[in-house]
Amino acid sequence: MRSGFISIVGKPNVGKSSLLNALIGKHVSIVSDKTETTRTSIVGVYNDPLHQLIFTDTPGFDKLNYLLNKRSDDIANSSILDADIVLYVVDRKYNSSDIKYIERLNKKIPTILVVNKIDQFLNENNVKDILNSYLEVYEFLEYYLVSTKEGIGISPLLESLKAKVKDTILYYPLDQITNLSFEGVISELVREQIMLNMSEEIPHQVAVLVESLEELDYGVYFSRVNIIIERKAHKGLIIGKNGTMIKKIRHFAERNIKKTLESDVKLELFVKVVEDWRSKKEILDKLGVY
Ligand SMILES: Nc1nc2c(ncn2[C@@H]2O[C@H](COP(=O)(O)OP(=O)(O)O)[C@@H](O)[C@H]2O)c(=O)[nH]1
Ligand SMILES: [Mg+2]
Repeated sequence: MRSGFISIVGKPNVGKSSLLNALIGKHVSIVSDKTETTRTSIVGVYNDPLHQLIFTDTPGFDKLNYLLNKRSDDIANSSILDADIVLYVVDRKYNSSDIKYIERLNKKIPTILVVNKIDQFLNENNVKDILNSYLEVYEFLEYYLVSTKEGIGISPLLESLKAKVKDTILYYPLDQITNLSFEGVISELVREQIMLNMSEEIPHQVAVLVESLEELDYGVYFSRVNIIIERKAHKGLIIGKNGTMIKKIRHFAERNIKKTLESDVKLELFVKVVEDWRSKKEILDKLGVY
C-alpha cells in the first residue's frame, strides 16, 4: 500500500475542480464557468487495492476584498506546502497573470504541469506552444496533456502519481471519498446549481447551509437547506417565475447528490436574506472557510 497527498493548483477557471472529479471518478468539487467557485479546500480520495491518493482542490482568488476571499487565498497557499506532489493546471499559453501563481510553487516539491482542455485546441502546434511557454519558465518534473471533459489523458496521469507516492499509511477509510461531510456535499452541490443557473453577479453572493438532515428510511434522507443571499432583490431571481428556477436547482442538485452520495436526498430549499454575510465570521465558520 502506498499513499500520498497531491495538491491541485492554478489560476481560476482552468479546470482544477473538474480534474479532481475526473481523477477520483466522482463529483465532489463544484465546477462552473464562473471564477472563484471553490471556496475552501475540497479533498477527493482515490483508492485502489494498492494505492490511496489524496487530492486537494484549492480555491483560486484574484481579489481579496472580502474576508471570504482572503481566507480562501490562505488555504490555497498552505495547501502547496502540505503536498507531496503538486499539479499545476493551465488551459492557455503562459502570460503575466501566471507569474504570481508560479512564484508560489515550491522547488522542493515535485510539480507536474497539466495542460487541460486540449479538446479545445485546434491543432498540435497550438498545444506545443502552450506547453513550451510553461516549460521555459519553470522546471516541471513532467507534463501531461488532458481533457477532463473528454476524459483524455487522465489515466496516464493517475498512473504516474501512483508510482510516485511513498507513504504507507491509509489516511482515509476506504469508504470516505471526500473531506466534506454528508451535509457538506449537499450544500456544495446545491450551490453548484445556483452557480450554473444564475448570472455572474448573484452566485458570489450566495451561501448554502444545511439546516437539518433526517434519515427517513435506509438510504433515503430529507434535508432542509437555506440559500443565503445578500440582497432582497435576488430572491425573486433564485425562486423564478412560479418557482421554476428553484425547482430546477432542486431537481439537478438532488440528481447529483444521489450520484455522489449513493443516497436519495429529498431537498427542501429556502431562500433567506442576510446582509453582508461574506464579512460575517459566524457564517464563514459554519461554511467551514477558516
Ligand atoms: N472544453 C473544456 N472545458 C473544460 C474542461 N475542463 C473544465 N472545463 C470547463 O472550465 C470551466 C472551469 O472549470 P472548473 O473545474 O470549475 O475550474 P476551476 O476554477 O479551476 O476549479 C467549467 O466551465 C468547465 O466545464 C475541458 O477539459 N475542456
Ligand atoms: Mg474550482
